[in-house]
Amino acid sequence: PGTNGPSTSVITKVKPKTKRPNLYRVLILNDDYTPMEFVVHVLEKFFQKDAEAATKIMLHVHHHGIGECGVFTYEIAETKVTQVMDFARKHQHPLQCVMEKK
Ligand code: TYC
Repeated sequence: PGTNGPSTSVITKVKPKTKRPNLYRVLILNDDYTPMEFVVHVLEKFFQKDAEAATKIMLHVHHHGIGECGVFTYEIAETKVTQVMDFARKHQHPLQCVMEKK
């Protein structure tokens, strides 16, 4: 008694969903004091730029106030910002590095 009641069926939809990660730009800001060569070194050391690409980015920032170093997932972008800020502080330069959602 009480067994073999009406059966209930549930339709389960399987979505083939591959989510793209949110992406973040890492940017450096211009200032009047950080040496140009130091900024080029930062771009080579932390963003794998060659001397020519690093110099282009540095000059863009020098003339326009801000520029993109790269685009990364959240954790990588956060790590880059921390690495650059720690390195700049260690060398007593006021270089600023920030991230923004794309
Ligand atoms: N404006 C700096 C100078 O004239 C150079 C510089 C470039 C500093 C880019 C910061 O993100 C920067 N020495």
